Amino acid sequence: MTFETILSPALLPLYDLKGKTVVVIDILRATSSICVGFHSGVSLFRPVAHPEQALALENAGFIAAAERNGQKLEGFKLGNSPFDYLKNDLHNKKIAITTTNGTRCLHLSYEAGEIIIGSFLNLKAIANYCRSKNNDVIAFCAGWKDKFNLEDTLFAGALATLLSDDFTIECDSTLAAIDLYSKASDDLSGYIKKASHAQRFERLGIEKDIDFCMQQSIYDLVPKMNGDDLILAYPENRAVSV
Ligand code: 3SL
Repeated sequence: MTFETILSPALLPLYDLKGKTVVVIDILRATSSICVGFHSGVSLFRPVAHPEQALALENAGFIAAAERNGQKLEGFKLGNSPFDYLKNDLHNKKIAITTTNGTRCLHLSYEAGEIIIGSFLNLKAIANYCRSKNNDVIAFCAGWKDKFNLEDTLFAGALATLLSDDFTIECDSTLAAIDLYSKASDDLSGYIKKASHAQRFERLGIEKDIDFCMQQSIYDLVPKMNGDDLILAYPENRAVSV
């Protein structure tokens, strides 16, 4: 089994996703917030490309969530902060969500064998899931508007480090991600403060989201694309059929 890393969506055409397990990564904050939502009992997320699509789905019983450039869009009940999803009233709710980079990467991965959602919050669950699948893995970093970012690469390095005994790693971007993670792993939150997106958060006054998203393995769950929707692949008893 091989492990590869796509460091930005702009590099996607260089990779063959067919049949592989693709882990979509948008640490700040889409994939982290989706994990929080499932932890809070959300039954499914429907990632959509445009805010209007999310709003239209309110008629079908969805809650609409939208973020652009780090901010919740006006008129939407939810944005993309993990704290928006740490709520009891989301139990059994369906959420239609659109974000700047994260939901776009879910759609870009359509050729994959399967698409799962990675964040530091569910790091060990993702590693266990990948081990159990006996399949090639691609860590797909959402980056920021097609540019490389530190936080998604750090996660790719953390995942590859956990899987290094089980997977063949000959991909230079994965080797670089592993080296980056080993440099930062003692103080992930501290390290990530220098990242451009962390500075964007500082300007927006939402730095507390960073510390939240850098917590490791606090949720034992794996969200996965099933048709148009994200549902829980693990634990199985929480999965819903759509
Ligand atoms: O790009 C995305 O999908 C978002 O996660 C960006 S933000 O964290 O909401 O700014």
